[in-house]
Amino acid sequence: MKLCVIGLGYIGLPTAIMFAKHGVEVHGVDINPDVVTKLLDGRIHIEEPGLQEMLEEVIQSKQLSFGVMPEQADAFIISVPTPINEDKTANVDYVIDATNSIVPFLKKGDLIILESTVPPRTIEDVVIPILEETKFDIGKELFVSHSPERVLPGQLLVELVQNDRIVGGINQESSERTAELYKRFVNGNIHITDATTAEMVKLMENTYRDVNIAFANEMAKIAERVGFNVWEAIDLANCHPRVNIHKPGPGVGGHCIAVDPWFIYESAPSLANLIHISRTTNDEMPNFVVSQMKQLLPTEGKNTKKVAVLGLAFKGNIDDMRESPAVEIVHQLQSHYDLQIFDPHVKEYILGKKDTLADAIEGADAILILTDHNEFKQIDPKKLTSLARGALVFDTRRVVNHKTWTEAGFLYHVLGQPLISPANLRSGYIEAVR
Ligand code: SAJ
Repeated sequence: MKLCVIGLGYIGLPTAIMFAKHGVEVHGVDINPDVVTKLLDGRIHIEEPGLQEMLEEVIQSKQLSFGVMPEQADAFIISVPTPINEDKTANVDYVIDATNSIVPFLKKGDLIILESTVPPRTIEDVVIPILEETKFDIGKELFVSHSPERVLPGQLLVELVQNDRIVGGINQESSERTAELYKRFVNGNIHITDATTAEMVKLMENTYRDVNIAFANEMAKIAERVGFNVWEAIDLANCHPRVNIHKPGPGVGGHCIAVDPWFIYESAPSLANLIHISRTTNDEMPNFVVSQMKQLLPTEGKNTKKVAVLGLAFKGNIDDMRESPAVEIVHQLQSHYDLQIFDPHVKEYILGKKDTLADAIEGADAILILTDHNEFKQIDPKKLTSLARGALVFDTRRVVNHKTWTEAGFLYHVLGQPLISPANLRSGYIEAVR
């Protein structure tokens, strides 16, 4: 059995390495020659726990080769990106290019699997027409399926093996051949369906999460207006056995949940109302955070006050800033405050980014927490009081402990609790915060 994997990013590379580890001869292909050179040198180009070690292990066994061109094989896995266009439609050009690239290498009996996240009907309307150019009888001489990736970065090697897998073939034989291949390392259940359903399953999972988070974000805004703490309310509601409300926050980032709902939307815009309003609700959260920050710390002139911003990554404990709401918030706040930014994971240079937490806090009038990194949960607020100029902390993700920060003398405000409520006015909270 020989496998050719097209696209060696966050999904393709671990998949190629995993198959090689399980006795399949694998040829990995990437159009970027730098990626191929690095891999041929035995070094991975992405950050993922355990992957470097696994690559070194399989390189020894000579089961794995890399190149910029595909080779003949018995099965092909396409795992290339599907970016989003300015108008929020999916860009499937890489899927088209990857499919075209394997056409000259296909032979009778080959299996083609698309793993990229794609809009519904991509297999039927985009991939199959390209494969038909081969003159092979599709479904009898060439077998085709969609098996979407659903693994969480940071836990790829565990989730690749343990998660259930969806396999959507264009016919039963395509599905069975695909399931047979993945059984080499997948311990979870393998569920067989048709190609379009498989495409939708992947999109629905991420859209469910987006809609649920939008509901939590809407509740956070209502909480501030009505006068209750949304975090406590959600915790209590989730005690019910059939309720699972996600967490509010400064917005939804990453290249999956902030993107995939649009792929459903483009397939039926007039019907996808809930999806559209949820996406918009989450996209507006950075504006909400900025307007709250301005209420909490009014500026008397441009950049007269200093704000320490903690976190740039789109979620905790990763270095990825794609679609990060924190980046949008920083961008907007820059014209109002002098920002001192700290993120222990992000390596990229950003204006105002500091190397240490202490440098970011030094002289700050307020602390704004945007990402739920573990390092922030572990901060001892007592060590910060002498560094900061002001004692206000605005926590957009309920990262730090309200009690310890208040005891250390900070005025703690979490997103989703009333800012201007009769109770706060009575207690002098607003005046104190200012
Ligand atoms: N977020 C919230 N509130 C929550 C949960 C998340 O505001 O309660 C935010 C995060 O902070 C982040 C964004 O949503 O900004 C997305 O984070 P995430 O952890 O929900 O998801 P991703 O994008 O890292 O990974 C998702 C996963 N999908 C599901 O859990 C259904 C993963 O399994 C998929 O493989 C991945 O998308 C993908 O590649 O599609």
